[in-house]
Amino acid sequence: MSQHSNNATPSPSSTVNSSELPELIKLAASNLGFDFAVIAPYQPPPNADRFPEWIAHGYHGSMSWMTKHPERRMDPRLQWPGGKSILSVGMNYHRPLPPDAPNPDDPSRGRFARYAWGLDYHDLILPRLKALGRTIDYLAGQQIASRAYVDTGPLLERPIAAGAGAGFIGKHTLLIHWRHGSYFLLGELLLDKELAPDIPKKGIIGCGGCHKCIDACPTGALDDPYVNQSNRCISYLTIEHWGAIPHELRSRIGNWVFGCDLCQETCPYNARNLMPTVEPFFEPRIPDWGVPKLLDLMALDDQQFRTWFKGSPVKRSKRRGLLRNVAVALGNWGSDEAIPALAERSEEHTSELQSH
Ligand code: B12
Repeated sequence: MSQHSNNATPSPSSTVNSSELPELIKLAASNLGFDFAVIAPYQPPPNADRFPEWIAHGYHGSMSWMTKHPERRMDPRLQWPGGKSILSVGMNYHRPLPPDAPNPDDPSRGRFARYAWGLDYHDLILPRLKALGRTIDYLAGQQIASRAYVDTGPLLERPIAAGAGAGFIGKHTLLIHWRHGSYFLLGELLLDKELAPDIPKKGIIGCGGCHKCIDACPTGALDDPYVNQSNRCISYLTIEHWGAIPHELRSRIGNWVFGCDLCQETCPYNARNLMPTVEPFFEPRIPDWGVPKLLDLMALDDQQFRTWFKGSPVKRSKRRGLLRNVAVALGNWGSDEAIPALAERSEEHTSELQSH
């Protein structure tokens, strides 16, 4: 969460009519590189009451931070009583693969989720949201208090965006936008300004009878549609979970070493010709289009890890988390070629790496 304040707010030459303000704000969001922007009412989003159920089932696994302030997560009025509306924005990170990209299913290579191929989206979206806040001050001709979030606080970001018509929530629980599919990230600006909320369109087809994402999930994390049993989700296991990965799930992780996109890759809404991002932040920095060789990953020392993943979301798992995942993927490859690399690293006394 971050707060912005500026003392000298310049005013536009002519006063903006308050009924024009929402459209101008959306235009400003687009100028700042956001692919869509919607205005949500300042109230609990649809299905917020399902959140305590999710926690009660223990689906959050070891993400204990998810259990803090459930009432605030469900109701933005409790998170920041000063707000009156929510501007929800999306930024597309879709990069189509060139024909000569290595085969991502090659078991000797490790796969990184697409959102992590470039730089950390928090470092892109938060400053842009703050810039948007300053533009809104200018357009409104007054300073409007605001709070910016990019999964940096207790908000149900997808239900908020869906409740304002940005798209619909799929059976894999991701938000699907009619034009951008699901390869985008969300951010919010909570504003101390009443703005007319967007109303979701009626008659959205949604997922219908499709269950491709459910079938594609090797760990069964989506067995119950519209609910992610995170404690089984490969994304959780490889990014958020510290310590040992449950034995029975290791072989199902395949060659994913940071995050997972299987439920998104099989989604028909992502199979269309999606608009590619032109944002340099999302330019792939991980070698070989996010599927480098597992042996190269296992060979990374501290310094090389820092060089490879400078400014990248992969820093979140730290080297020991990444190498734990690489050890699992090497096990799944099952080639003799992996043995010397594993033997060498097993001398490192980080408990995760040794045991995996
Ligand atoms: C915790 C978290 C995770 C956890 C848990 C995921 C989860 N589904 O909850 C883990 C680590 C597994 C994870 C993985 C990923 N994440 Co994540 N994650 C979050 C985070 C921080 C909180 C999500 C949350 O509140 N979960 C709690 C559950 C209960 O909420 P929910 O899934 O939104 O569920 C709501 C609806 O599904 C609905 N609902 C529930 N049941 C039912 C039933 C019916 C019938 C209906 C209609 C609705 C419904 O009600 C729920 C609200 O109470 C958000 C940021 C944020 N603050 O929102 C990012 C966020 C959701 N993640 C994001 C991304 C990109 C990912 C990954 C794609 C990354 C990757 N490639 O590895 C995967 C996708 C995995 C998946 N299928 O969900 C993006 C999603 C963007 C989008 N297009 O939707 C977000 C919004 C971050 C961001 N700022 O952009 N993530």
